[in-house]
Amino acid sequence: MRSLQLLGVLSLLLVAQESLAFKAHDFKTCSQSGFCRRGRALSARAKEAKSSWKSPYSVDPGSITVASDRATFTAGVKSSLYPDIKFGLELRVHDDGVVRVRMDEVGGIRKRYDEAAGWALIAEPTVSKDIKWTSGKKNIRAVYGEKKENEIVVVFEPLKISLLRNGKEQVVLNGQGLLHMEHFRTKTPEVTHTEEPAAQEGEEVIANSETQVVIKAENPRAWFEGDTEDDWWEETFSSWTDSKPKGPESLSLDISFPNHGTIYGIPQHATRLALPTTTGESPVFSDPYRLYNADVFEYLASSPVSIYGSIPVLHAHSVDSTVGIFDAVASETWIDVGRASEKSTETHWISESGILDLFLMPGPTPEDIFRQYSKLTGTPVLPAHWSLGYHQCRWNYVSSDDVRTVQKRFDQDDIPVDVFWLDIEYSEDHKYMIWDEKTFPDPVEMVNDVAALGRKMVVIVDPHLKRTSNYPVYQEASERGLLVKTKSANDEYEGWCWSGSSSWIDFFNPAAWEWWKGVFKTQKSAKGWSWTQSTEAVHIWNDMNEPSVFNGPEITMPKDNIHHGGWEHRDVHNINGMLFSNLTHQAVAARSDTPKRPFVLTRAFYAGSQRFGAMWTGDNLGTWEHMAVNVKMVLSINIAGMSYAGSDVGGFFGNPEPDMLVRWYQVGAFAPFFRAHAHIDTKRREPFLYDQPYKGMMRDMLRLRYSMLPVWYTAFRETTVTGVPVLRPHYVMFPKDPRGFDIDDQYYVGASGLLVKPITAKDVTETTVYLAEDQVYYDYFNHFAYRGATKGKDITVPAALHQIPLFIRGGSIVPTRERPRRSSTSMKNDPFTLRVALGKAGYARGDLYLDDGETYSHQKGQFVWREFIAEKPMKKGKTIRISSKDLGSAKPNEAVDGVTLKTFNPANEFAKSIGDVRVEKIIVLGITTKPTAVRIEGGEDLIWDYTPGVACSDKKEGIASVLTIKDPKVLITKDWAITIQW
Ligand code: MIG
Repeated sequence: MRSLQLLGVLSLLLVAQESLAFKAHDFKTCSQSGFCRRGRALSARAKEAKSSWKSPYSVDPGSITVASDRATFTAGVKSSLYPDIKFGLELRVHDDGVVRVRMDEVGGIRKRYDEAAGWALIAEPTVSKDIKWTSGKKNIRAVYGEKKENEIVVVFEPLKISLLRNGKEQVVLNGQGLLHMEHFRTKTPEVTHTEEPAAQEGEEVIANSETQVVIKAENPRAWFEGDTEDDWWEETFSSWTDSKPKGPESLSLDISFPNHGTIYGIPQHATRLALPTTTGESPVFSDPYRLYNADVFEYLASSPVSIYGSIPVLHAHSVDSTVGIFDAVASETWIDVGRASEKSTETHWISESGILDLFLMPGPTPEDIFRQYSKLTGTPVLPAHWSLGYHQCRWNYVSSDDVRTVQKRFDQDDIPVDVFWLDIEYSEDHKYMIWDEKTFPDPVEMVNDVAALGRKMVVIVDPHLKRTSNYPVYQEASERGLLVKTKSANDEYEGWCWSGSSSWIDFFNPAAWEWWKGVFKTQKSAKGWSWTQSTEAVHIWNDMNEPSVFNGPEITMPKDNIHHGGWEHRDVHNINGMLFSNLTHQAVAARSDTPKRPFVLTRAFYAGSQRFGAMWTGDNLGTWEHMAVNVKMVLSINIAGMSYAGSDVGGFFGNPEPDMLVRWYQVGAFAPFFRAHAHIDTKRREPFLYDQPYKGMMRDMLRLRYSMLPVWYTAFRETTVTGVPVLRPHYVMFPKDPRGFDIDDQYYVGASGLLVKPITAKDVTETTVYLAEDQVYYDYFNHFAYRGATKGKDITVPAALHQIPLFIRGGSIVPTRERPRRSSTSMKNDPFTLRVALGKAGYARGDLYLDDGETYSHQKGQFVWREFIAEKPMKKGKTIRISSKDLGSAKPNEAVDGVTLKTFNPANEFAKSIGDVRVEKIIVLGITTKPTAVRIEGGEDLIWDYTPGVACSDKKEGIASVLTIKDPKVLITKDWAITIQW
């Protein structure tokens, strides 16, 4: 019986995978995408024409109006080639210096999609009160900023918009004249031509022969738009035809950074953090970076092709400043990247539809960019504490007894784990939320068995609904008219996915929102079907939300499908996945009377998705290349606002050798989201299955992760307020050190001072780590003190299989919990260890944030936030004082999860609930000489132990001196001080 069923699953898999397998021909290259081809051809013509190239777009100076707020101006824009077509330009300066640039066609025959920002932004930004636009004959400009350092200038003819800082150009729009907003037009039935248009030399003329209409060569528009109606009215790709009822409406814009040589961002692509070029002399990639959420099977480890998610955010960086842009566009977008010189970058953005809605973020530091961007799209959500533990997944745990056995095996081997996951095979015929009774006869009992040990489950719910009368979720969505429609706008769109013939909920329809929340209720409801065979310990995994459609063009929906409000799928594609995880997040939160923080993992994402949960890098391969690039991808996602990210530990495809698996656990232990996952065809690979020494190595890594949960949680608190990511690459930490700009294989964890370099290659025994500053760095495990240099220095460190290069930056205090436990929930009352890593000047600090980890009571002041400081106070050199003080009340203007601390009470109920929790050990690294006494300030002597070694102030390297204070009996929630004396 069981094997028959398995056979069924396997054969379906084979069929499905055949249609999925990554062959380049499943996805478009730029030259196969009409508007991208047109955009690149425009740029080729401009390059060819060099200085004689002039943008036809200009501002009509007579049309300028400055709004009464003084921060906004609007103006009419025209293209000399289409004098009858009108465009409207609007610029606004926000109160934090961000400039929003919008342009739309005015009075066109159709309306362009203008709601992308509406989905991404958390609120309508407030404009600055200190702006004054001054209009001249040739331009309009505003000088602003605390020191009047910023300037925004709009030149009228040709239209050019520049953001400057201290007189230096930071961002320039249309400086190369590639701006082109294709206006809506009516199809001219037939245009005859007298002569063949001569192809320009070096120009690639690719046109769809069936739809091609040749425009007369003498047409003056041809030099700009090209001389054919290249795929304007219909477009075919492979066996699909896009009916393109609106005709051409693409948007091309060049965005240059004349003084910035390095750019980061625009995830998700499998490539380096510092983006390689796609144009110029010898581009690294021949195609532009593409943003078009796609289920790319077996994606390449180095490629500009789009994968599951899109965040149109870019940082341009130099030793002088960091600037950023956020392009609020939701349609397919291609971005060319070229370098005009070593210190100057040119980008070209080509989008299929939508208005121009661009945010220029002036920086000038990476931190400023994070603040400016999160003011627009929100900071990451504070995760439930348990979700920072280890997640065990595979496709699939096949029965409720299988889940129970796996849990037992973890416990027998004392391997910590917090969450067990179920992939699609738990469901009956892939009707998500309907348990397969044969294999999961007792789902609620199974979840309760997991929850009884303080753990959770995450269950997959995909967006495709099986079209069958015995699936109430589909039935209800259909009856209520909540499904995405075909191009006719009347029929439900039907496509093929795991559930066979399927339809998709249209989350752009607000009527779907309340209904979806009802579906997740664990109680019976009069209003409709609800998931009573579930409990509040069940959280959700949203996969396939690009959306993935096995038989659709590029494995997704046809672009002419219709969503709520009449918009085409083309207009909203990249936002689609975010709405699914947004609403699932809300639905999971709405289950309980005391709202609990939901955990939702999503594969597709957009700008703003950080507000709804975690993402992962999808179906990676079990190869070293993928392991390495996944580290870079997670960094890139972090700097684009989404800190809660990780990759499949072990590699989704393939059967990793034990050494590779060990390395992958090291990568996972230092990713914000830590989950092992595997394809259905792979062998089981839970850590308990391995022999020594591998099993022990994986267990050690898991224990290390658990010991550092206080660090991760504290880092997450910070990002919920500042938007500064949890993982911080070198350019974020040391923006003025050019040697660090390209570094993307080592990074810092929050503000903790932990620097890590996961090893992602076979048979490594040592590696080099770059130290960007003249500071002491202590090996986390053996306390070896390395010394960096002002101009940066590479150190060579041991990195055998059981070792992950991990350092504490001098000047940091790192709080950990070191008792091995089976899950994070059993650590609630565990004591703390503090590692005091003295900096070269003998100083150190750190902070620790704690709350109940599960509810929203922290927003009402139920939390503990401490600062630890080690300093030499009064008698110089004679004492080191280590103290703990409340940070919550010390920072009345700071916030936790958006709530200010004005009335914070350090003796709140949560603090009381952990009132007995103490510090059990303090390890001080790098003190100069053996102390004579260590005591509680004004109180008793403590027990301690000292091994001499290198001091923090020493220039020489070697094992640091270590002072271990045993059980100082100080409480974590209370103020205290310990003095070390000579
Ligand atoms: O078409 O649910 O990326 O993690 O195991 C494959 C089955 C569908 C893709 C996800 C992967 C998951 C798998 N899913």
